[in-house]
Amino acid sequence: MQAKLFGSRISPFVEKVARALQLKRVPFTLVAPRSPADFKRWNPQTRKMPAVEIGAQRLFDSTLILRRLDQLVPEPPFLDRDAAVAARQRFLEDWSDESLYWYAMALRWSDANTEATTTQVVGSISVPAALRPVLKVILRRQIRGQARAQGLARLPLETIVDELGRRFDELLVWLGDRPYFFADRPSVADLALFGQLNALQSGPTPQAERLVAERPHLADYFLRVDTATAERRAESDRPAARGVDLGGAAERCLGQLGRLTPRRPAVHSSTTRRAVRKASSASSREMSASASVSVSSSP
Ligand SMILES: N[C@@H](CCC(=O)N[C@@H](CS)C(=O)NCC(=O)O)C(=O)O
Repeated sequence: MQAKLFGSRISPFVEKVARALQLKRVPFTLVAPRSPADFKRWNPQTRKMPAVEIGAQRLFDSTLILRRLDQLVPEPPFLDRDAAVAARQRFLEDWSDESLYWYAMALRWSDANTEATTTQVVGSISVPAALRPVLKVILRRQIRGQARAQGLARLPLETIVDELGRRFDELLVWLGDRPYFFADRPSVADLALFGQLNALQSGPTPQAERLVAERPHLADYFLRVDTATAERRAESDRPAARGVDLGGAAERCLGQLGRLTPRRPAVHSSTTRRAVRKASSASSREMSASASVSVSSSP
């Protein structure tokens, strides 16, 4: 089985689906949008990314995609066999997609972070340099407008950060001593949370990075899911062994030094964060210059 994943891995929902495909070991190609019109073409129903093509089926919405994927490829299962545990996992997936996402949006488009967010998003779209200033204005108005319409983004930045820290602490109470949410193997809950935590640590929201760094148990959890859902490459494709396991996201990011992929993945320890940030910004600069990869929109 092969899949096509339409979207940019800047989006937490696209990252969630990418990790789900990797966990099921379904090979996929990422088709990056070149303009917002692509969303409409790929997914006329909601006009959002991600969309996925598996065989003749075109699927949209990360939750529905994961559900269908779980039917098509039952192992490893995305939900616990115990219905009570599965219900909690499903609820957490939904909370992550429909609530935690808006904390990220509020942080990204807060006054303090709007410039960095706009630069990240515009830098990932393949448009002529002359059009960038206009695109900046449009994006700022459009996407920031979504965040403010939802409401959380109207709160003071300190309040949003404080509330997000509380949500993280509550998550940690629920995680307890288990490796994953309510179970011993990753489920839809972990895939959804990974997407959001990854986006929250992708650059423009240093406040969220700090909140994670202050919670080593959460940082460890993120790394654990990263490793469990990392792309399984052929042995010959692997980088030379290193003394420290950086996990899939950090490892792939360091790999970007020589490869130029469109992604700025999250990093987790302060040591790797510095190294990866250097690698990522070099990579983004080259991406913008070459304009060879077009990635659009809008977490
Ligand atoms: N519930 C959807 C949410 C997808 C979503 O909000 N995607 C954003 C990117 S992070 C998007 O495509 N936004 C474009 C728009 O709203 O026009 C899912 O889980 O797939």
